Amino acid sequence: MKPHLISFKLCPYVQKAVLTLLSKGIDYEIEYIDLENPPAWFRELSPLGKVPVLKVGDEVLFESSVIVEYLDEVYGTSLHPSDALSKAQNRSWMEFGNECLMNVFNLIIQPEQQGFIEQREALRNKLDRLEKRLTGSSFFNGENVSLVDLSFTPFFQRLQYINEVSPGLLDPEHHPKLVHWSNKLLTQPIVSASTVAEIKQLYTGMMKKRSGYLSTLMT
Ligand SMILES: N[C@@H](CCC(=O)N[C@@H](CS)C(=O)NCC(=O)O)C(=O)O
Repeated sequence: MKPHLISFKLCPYVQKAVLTLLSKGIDYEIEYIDLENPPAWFRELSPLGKVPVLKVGDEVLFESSVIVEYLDEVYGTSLHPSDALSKAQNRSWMEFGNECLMNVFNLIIQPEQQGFIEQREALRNKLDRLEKRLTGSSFFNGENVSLVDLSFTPFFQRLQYINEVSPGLLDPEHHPKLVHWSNKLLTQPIVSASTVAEIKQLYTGMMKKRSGYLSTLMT
């Protein structure tokens, strides 16, 4: 029975689940909904009204972190470190990655320049902290991809789009290890298949539609 993922084209949390499915070579189905006008069946199915939702037969899983951990546990070799403490630390950083995604969203929706600057500073502080945690290897735990790497990939993809509009958040001088890691993450062959092909246009379209301060910097 193929796992069935309910998605929204722009959702970075769904993308984490898709990256896990692709990375593990799991055969799956994906169904897109319009979150602005969700179908009645989705409101019934999703306890928090959010995507991703993963249907496994008649059972329903929600919350991306739970979905990702379930897929990792059930299919193939785990993408977590085997040592319990390292695994728990990786999970802590995966939560940190979820917070980074919230920062990115908050950055986009700030109506005024001052709020935008504050959010950019908050995000920069997170990036500084992450830079300190990295070792300079290709991936978070060394030369092999782990679940924590997959979890940060949607964040770096969106950061790249934002950096093109408002440069300076991620620069090689201040964040050499982050830039290296981000390049490694975004050039994984599975990344292009983890979203719809028009992700960049959709994302920049969403930034414009939100009409925040960031949209005034777009050409
Ligand atoms: N903590 C959730 C966050 C998921 C989330 O915020 N999904 C957004 C789309 S990217 C959503 O469904 N929003 C609809 C809503 O909040 O009503 C997870 O990790 O799965």
